Amino acid sequence: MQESWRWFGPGDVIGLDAVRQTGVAGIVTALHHRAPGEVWGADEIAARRDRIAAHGMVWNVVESLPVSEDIKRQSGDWRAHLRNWQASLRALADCGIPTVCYNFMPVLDWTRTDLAWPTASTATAMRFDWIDFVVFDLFLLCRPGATYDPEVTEAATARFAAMPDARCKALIENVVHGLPGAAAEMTLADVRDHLAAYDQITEARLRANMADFLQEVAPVAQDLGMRLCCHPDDPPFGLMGLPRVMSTEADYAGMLAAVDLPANGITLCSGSLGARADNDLPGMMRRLGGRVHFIHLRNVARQDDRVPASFHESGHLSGDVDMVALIAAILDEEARRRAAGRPDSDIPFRPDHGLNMAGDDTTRGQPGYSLVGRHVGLAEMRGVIAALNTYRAREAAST
Ligand SMILES: [Mn+2]
Repeated sequence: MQESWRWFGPGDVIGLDAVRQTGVAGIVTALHHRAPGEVWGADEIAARRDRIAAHGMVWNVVESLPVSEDIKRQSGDWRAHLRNWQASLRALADCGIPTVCYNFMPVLDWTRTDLAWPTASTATAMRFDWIDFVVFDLFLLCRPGATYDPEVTEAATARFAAMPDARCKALIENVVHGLPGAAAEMTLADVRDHLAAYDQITEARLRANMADFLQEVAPVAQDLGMRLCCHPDDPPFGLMGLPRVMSTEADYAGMLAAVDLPANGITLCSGSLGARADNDLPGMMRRLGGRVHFIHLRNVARQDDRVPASFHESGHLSGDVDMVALIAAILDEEARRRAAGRPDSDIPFRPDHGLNMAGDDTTRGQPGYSLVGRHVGLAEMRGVIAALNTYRAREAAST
């Protein structure tokens, strides 16, 4: 497992000098200043790659090469955006960067109702509270046509009645934070406009559009010797009437079958997928592992087993995902790849989010992307990997 770290580029408050001290080999980054639909130039990619190399690390995964809303809807300039996406792949291949993560979530990139929810230790975590989210949708966004089960509406109505203005304001800011682009500047009217642009896009239509996208880009990636990997929806269920098509094992199995090329693969994010009790992460790794090109390790504590459920991000070993079983399944997949002579037997992974703890507040970085909290998560994963590898080597030697 190739240890990696997400770095948001030269503007990241956690610099490469600090990242290097975590001991990771790989840097996961993107040209974040490039808008979805734009081409990434080889010169700019090479400059970024060389800056990382000067700190003793390798840019091993792009996260993300954004898929424009026009591509997802097949509207406007989507054909030009598609050509640009392919051109960016060629430029990345020219610069020796093999793996490209993307997602196919409409409008919302990720969604939380709290960005600094205090856990029992007083370290803070990101949280998604289903009832708070329904409050946002029904009473703050006032989305036309929004409907929920009667008991959910009742719970949200009661909560909104008791909700202080300051909390309402914070809730709006926290939810809108997940919007791409100039998120902080977006008004609720802008959000309603974004949602309205998906009025005619059913789940079936989005799935078909994604298959069309993959048919255009996966063969290009395959020819270039690259690997594409789709990140799951976060959270993995529908929000605000938007279609979601990458939330379950069945979604992934269908996506892999739609374009059956090794280059068409998966970003297995245990935190995003783990927010559903019916997603069996170790089982998904065993069944779909041959096409897993990138892994995010993160854990969540779910309030209950319903879908949707409220959840918060937990310590990497303390949530509802069986992280030890998942890592065991990853190591098994790597062993299979080595036995088969595959060149990609060292799968890149990164600690996804971490708790905000022990001074992380002072860094004021991206929510979830703390230095201490993520490093703790990485260290825990390292311990699990070392223990499993050592134990298995001893078992093998004694038989
Ligand atoms: Mn993730």
